[in-house]
Amino acid sequence: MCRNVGRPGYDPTAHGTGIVHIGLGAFHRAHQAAYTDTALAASGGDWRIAAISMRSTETAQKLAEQDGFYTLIEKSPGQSCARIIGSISTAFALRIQRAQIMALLTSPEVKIVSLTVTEKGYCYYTRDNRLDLDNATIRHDLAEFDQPISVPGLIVKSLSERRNLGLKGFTLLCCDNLPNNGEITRHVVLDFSDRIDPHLSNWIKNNVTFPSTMVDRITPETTDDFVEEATKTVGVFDAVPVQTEPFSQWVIEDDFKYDRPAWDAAGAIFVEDVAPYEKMKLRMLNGSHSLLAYAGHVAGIKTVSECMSTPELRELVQLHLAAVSTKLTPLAGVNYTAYSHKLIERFENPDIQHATYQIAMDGSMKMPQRIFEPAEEALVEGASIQTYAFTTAVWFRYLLGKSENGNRYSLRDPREREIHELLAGKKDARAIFGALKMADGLLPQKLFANETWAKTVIDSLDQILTDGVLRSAASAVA
Ligand code: CS2
Repeated sequence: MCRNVGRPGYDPTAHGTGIVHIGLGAFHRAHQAAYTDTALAASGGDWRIAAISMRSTETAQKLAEQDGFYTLIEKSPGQSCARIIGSISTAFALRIQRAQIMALLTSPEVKIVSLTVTEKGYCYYTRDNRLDLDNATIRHDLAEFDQPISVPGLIVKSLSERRNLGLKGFTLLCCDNLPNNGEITRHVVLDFSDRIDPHLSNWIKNNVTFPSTMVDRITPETTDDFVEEATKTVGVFDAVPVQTEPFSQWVIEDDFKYDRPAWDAAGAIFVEDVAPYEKMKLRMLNGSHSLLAYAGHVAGIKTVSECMSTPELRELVQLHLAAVSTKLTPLAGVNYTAYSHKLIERFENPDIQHATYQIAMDGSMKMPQRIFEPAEEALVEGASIQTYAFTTAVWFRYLLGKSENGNRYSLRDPREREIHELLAGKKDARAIFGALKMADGLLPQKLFANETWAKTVIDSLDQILTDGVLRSAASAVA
């Protein structure tokens, strides 16, 4: 049991709600809500968070029953540190509480709307980073603007209401792992509003800002086992505890329409340009994660820390980090070698059970910024493409939907059905490569038309199919 459970260093009821957060997953509760909790204790302000769940109802209901309070447990090897977070004032689920949510989003007190809705929540097309007009939820929302079910639809609807009510706009703060995440958010919102009313788009341009951010904290999902473990650690039952690592980072573009909490008091950094931090994190951390997720899941290895105890994969990640980091532009105050060492240590944390299958989700939305973009740059510069090609090949192997021990699994990808159809009956590396290349916008055309790239990926996949993931990884590092 944890001897000292931290408590909010302020009276939560004395602070109003100035933030609406969309996406009530564990990551938000480990990251932005924790920063806000510290900021409230340091500088006060009406900055509590009203949190919204777009799809599920369970977490919102459970959290509302606990008046927004929950336990955050930071786990370092052999040690747990628990803290009660008080920054969430209320929680609602869109499926059953639409009216309450619209009231929040049109509240004059709300100055920031933040988002952790995962890559696919933005309904964007990775080929051009614009709104995907074929997306079923976007088609629904354009037809039924008053009943939005997508994130762009809900945001534009609430901004339209604010404009009609003569209210101000807000800062829309994307906290997801997208490339130039502020710009993609801006694109999808304006692309959507352009189709509703161009005057509304103009109003949004003048009344909303879209700062980019880089967010980082490794946060596994909350499982039933963890709920039990958390209850034992703290000594009180909590239906929605969150487990995370001690490390966290938040780099934010300082472009707020109105004021903001003192997140810097909790360690957030405000900068003019987030892009180099975001590139570093997406390519080094998230790129390695995708490598381990597909290799691990196909080889039957369940967590990232178990992958790190598998010498072939550990060495491959080291090789990958070295290849990526040497190509990044130097960044003041950041030492990429030290950052790599820290990543290895974080991935190894045995107390963080971060499932490879969790990270494997939504690969079609993750691979472009994590693997394809740096691969394309490496090709142009004549640098090594080996680990990018291996990650791509092992992702293709994952897309077959059957692990090496014969277990079938769902791909958990928005393009799952189409991928299954394309790959039906395809067994050899060249046929798999050719079939996936046919999927509209799935793979960047220029990169996949490159012969060196195609050959390296096909050879790698061929070896994975013949020798298995681990032997192929071993020969990749030999
Ligand atoms: C992971 C990220 O699931 C994934 O795709 O790579 O959620 C990762 O754990 C976070 O970005 C860490 O900050």
